[in-house]
Amino acid sequence: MSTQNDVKLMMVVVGCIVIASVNARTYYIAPDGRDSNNGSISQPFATLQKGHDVAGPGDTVFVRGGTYKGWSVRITKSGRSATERICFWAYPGEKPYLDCSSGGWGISVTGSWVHVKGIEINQGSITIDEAHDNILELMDCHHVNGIGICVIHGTGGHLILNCDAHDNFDAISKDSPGENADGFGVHYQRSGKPDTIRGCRAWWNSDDGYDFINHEVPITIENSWAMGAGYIHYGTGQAGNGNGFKIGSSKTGIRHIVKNCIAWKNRASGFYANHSSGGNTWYNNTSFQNGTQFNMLASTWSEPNGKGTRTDGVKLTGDKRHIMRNNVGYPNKNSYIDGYGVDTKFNAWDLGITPSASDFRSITDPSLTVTGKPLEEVSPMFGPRKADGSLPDVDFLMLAPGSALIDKGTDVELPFTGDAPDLGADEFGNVTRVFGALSNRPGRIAVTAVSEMFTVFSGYTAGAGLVEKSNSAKPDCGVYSISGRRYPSAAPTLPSAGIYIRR
Ligand SMILES: [Ca+2]
Ligand SMILES: [Ca+2]
Ligand SMILES: [Ca+2]
Repeated sequence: MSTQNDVKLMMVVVGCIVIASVNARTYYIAPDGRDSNNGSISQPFATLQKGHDVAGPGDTVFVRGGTYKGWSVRITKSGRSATERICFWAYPGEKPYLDCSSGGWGISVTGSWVHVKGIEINQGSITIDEAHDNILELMDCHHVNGIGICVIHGTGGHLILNCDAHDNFDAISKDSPGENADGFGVHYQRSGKPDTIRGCRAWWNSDDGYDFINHEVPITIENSWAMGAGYIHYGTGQAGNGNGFKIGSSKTGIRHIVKNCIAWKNRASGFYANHSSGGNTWYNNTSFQNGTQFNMLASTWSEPNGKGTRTDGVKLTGDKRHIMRNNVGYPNKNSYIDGYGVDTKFNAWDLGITPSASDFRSITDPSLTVTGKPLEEVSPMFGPRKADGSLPDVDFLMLAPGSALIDKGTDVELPFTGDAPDLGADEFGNVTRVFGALSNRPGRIAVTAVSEMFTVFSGYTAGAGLVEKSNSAKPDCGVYSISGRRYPSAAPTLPSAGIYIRR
């Protein structure tokens, strides 16, 4: 092709991009709207289904604050890419509340490149099925007769960011009551991209907080909390299995990553491998007052892919071993670690450290003692999130000055201060446990305003404006990876998803 044609082609391509962004449309949904309206901010639609039906790639459907009743929304359309999603977002600063107590089941997503954000659903769930590359952000699903937030089948690449799922209890269940209502469930994916769960909270779910059973693609779950699994009716009763993080049961031996997570007061295990035939990687987690803190139960099957007879309590070997570093169990009470082939080093139990109250700024939170009322009304752990959607700043299980857990860990390429990483989910010092919120515009990377770190999510590239340029006041202002590698300050693209420190 001639140079002239190249230029023409380039002009056409650029023209398409400009047209696409100029033509991105915005629609509005409001409790007093009507689906016969035109969807403008002054003439909003009434239902999210109507917003979906008119929207296309690159469009945004804003849902105004207030109460909506009985939606069963099917999001079947797809965006085009990470920069041309279809966005269904709470209007900035407002809180849409979808009440399914007298009908409706919530939101079903079967489209891809979709971003749903900021909707609270009472007695309804949000489910992604047979899709890929979606974002669920700041969703709050509770009092569901089943799983609160669920991802099944499809080819992955989803991000579940800063979501809450709580008080879910399947009183009417195909198994015994309570056996299937997890806070977050990710299941049945056989191939494709990994999913990421970050900044999420699960509490008072009758079965488990997070459950990856029957899932054969690695998931990274980080900076998330689980409490009160296996309890119902605000902690006044018991049901279900009761694991905080149920990170299995791979039959093909895939490896999930669990890091910087906290589990407390779960009836069974805080962290549980659930029969996986391949080990997970467990870095810097804190497990407090669960039935068992860490349970690495592994199983194998007599035939491939989980068929035949199951053998429990097997010893995993080689690259199938669980890898555990910098974790804290308080009190130290684990299962299937010693003698089961777990690669365990620099955890509190390996170092002979017995955690005690004085190691933490606080070991009391109302979630440990209060029952019979919604925890979000009384517990700092489940109170309001920060403005960017990240987890609230709390004292509970954060390290106290002089803690015996400070600087006792080993470098696993997570951010740390001082001489070495600390044990547990918190790092004492200036590194804020921030893993970012997405910016308000699709396609931009997340920058945390409150820390010196920022996160580049998979599928996003760093815009030039987000990398500080050196100037006379800051002559060496660049971007560094956690391991200290410096990238040029003008780099438009960072090498991969991950956490980087801006210095
Ligand atoms: Ca169960
Ligand atoms: Ca479960
Ligand atoms: Ca440290």
